[in-house]
This record gives sequence, C-alpha cells and structure tokens, in this order.
Amino acid sequence: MHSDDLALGPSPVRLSINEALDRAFDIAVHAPLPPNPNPPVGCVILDRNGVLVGAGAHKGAGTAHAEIAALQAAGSAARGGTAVVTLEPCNHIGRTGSCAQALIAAGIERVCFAVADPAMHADSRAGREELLAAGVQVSGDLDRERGRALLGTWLHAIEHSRPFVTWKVASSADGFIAPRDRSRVQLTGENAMSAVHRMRSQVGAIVTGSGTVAADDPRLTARDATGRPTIHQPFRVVIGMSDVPGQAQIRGNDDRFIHLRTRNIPEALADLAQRGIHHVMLEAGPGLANAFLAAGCIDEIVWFTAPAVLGDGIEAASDFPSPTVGIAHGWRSAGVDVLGDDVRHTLLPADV
Ligand code: AOF
Ligand code: ZN
Repeated sequence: MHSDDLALGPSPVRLSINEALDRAFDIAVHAPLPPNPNPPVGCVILDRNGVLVGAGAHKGAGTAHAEIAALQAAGSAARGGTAVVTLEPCNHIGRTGSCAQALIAAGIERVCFAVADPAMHADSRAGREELLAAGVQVSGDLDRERGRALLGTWLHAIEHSRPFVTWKVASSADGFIAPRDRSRVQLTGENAMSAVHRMRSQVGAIVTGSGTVAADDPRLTARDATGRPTIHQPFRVVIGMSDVPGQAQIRGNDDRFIHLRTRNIPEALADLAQRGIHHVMLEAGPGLANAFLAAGCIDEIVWFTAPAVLGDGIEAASDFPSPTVGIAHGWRSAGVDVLGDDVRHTLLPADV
C-alpha cells in the first residue's frame, strides 16, 4: 500500500470501526482543503480481517474524493473489506465519478459512515441506496454530531441556501471604525491584522459595499506576514447598486471579483451559495452591516477592539432599523482573547 496520508509501520494495524472512524475524522481535519466549494471528507479502508490497508482525504474540487484516494492506497486488499467514511459516499457524476460505484467495483462488502450527505444531486439516487442495491452492507449515521461539526459551513450553506456569514469589525475602544471624515486610520496592530488575513484565507468570499470601495479602495486579498498573497484567495464581492470604478483595486487581475447589483441581502447570499461559496466574511461599512443585521443574515461576529479613542466617527453599524431591542440582545459571547494590544471578541447568536 502507498499513500501520502498514512505512514504505516511494518506490523499490520487492526482497527475497530470506531477507531477507523476516529482515524477518518483525523485525516479529514488535517487535509489541506481549499475553502470552496467542497466539504472535508476522510476515508479508511479495512481489509476483510479489519487490518488498515488504505486511507485518504478529499483535497478539493476536481481532485479524487476521499474514498477513491483510500481505495487507490488499498489496491486489491480492499476486496471483501470495509470502507469507513466521515460522509456518506456520493453517487453522482460531478467533477469526478461516483464513490458508491467505485466502492462496489473494488469489492467492498461493508460501508460505515458518520453522517448522511444532504446535497441533493438530481442526477442519481443516494449513495447508500446504490450500495444497498448492490448487496453492500451499510451502517449509516454512526456519529452525526461529529460529522455535522466537521462539515461546518458547507452544511450550513445547504441547510439555509446561503453561506455562513462572519461579520468582522475593527473599532476603537469607543466603538468607531473610522474618523467622521472616513480618512484611513490603522486602528488594530500587527497580530490582529495577521488574524484577519488568516480568516480571509479560510473563507470562500469577502463581501463589502460600494461605499467602502469608494472610501477605502481596499484590495480585500488574503496576504501572509510578508505581504504576499496566500495560495487560496477568497472571491471579492461588492454588494450594491453603484458602479465599481474600472481602476478599483478590488477588481484585481484574476476572475475572483463579483459585483452583485442588488440591495436584497438574502438574494445576494443565495447567489453566492449557488457559486459554491459556503462561508463569507463581511468587511463593510455601517450601511451594509445594518442591512445584513436587519435581514438576520449574520451568523458570527468577530470584533477587534484597538486601544484607541476617537471621540467621534463612523460607527460599525448605525441607524438600526426598529425595533432595535431584538438585535441588541440577540448575541452571546463565545470567546475573548488578546492579540498584541487588541482584544478579539467572538459573538454568536444567543439561540445557537
Ligand atoms: C464523497 N467523498 O470525498 C466528497 C464528497 O462534483 P465533485 O466531484 O466536486 O463532488 C462534490 C460533491 O460530492 C459534494 O457536493 C458532496 O455532495 C460530495 N462530496 N463525497 O463521497 C468525498 N468530497
Ligand atoms: Zn464521492
């Protein structure tokens, strides 16, 4: 057997189904997966004696699914064996082939998975049905909770038909994101900035408004400590009716710029979900932030507070539509930490 994902010692490793599932989760969590558009998946193949003979992870759209990578590693040892997967094997011919059919062809006799695949692929019946029809034994829903946690924002996008939205704010201690004249003042320090760039490299898109583009001309790329763009660049999205100037930096020189000419936030987000984006980061001025809050389309707030006092300025989100009470009390604290001189406060909806 050969696999990048697994270094095997000389003696055979026999695993129970639960141990194999732990291993599959571990592989999925550590796989280098781009933020768009596919979910993390890990798979372990045990031979007919329960000996670990292959493992694999999905590493991004257009590349092998986890099962295919694991089957390749296992070779003929898979015949008569068991596949243990974090997600129900797919049965659709998308960018790659059907995993259910590949497992059947490889002679796998039993498939165990943690959580069902909720993606509706109209072109085929579900993976479990395909497997059962071929006489493969199927044990599903072995650990739905852990499976759902691993799928994270991908699952959120399917269940809500819109991406998970993280609103990122950087403000002075008195709550202003910029001076009243909107001149650019760097409020947060280096550590907070690198945290922001890490977040940018992990989301599918960064969303801003035409007002911010006009005022700041931001690039909205993800950059490393030396200022170089990271490998995975999010889509750069402007929501708003105004034109985006031809020379605006946010346009960049790749094909990752999107302008959505609408004021309807749910509609804009549905459009992004259609493009395979399941996590967006909102970095915008008060107008667009208000619109997202009013539409109930913010799932997480990451608020950086700098040790600066402006006295007056632009608020992170002003002019709340009434009634304001629901918005004011709709959040709970999910963690606070100190980054250099700044404080990062993460908030989640109170009912989550
Ligand atoms: C699996 N194993 O490792 C993954 C699955 O068109 P594609 O090839 O990019 O397939 C994407 C869909 O396949 C995705 O929407 C999800 O339903 C499933 N993901 N399934 O059996 C895997 N990544
Ligand atoms: Zn598949």
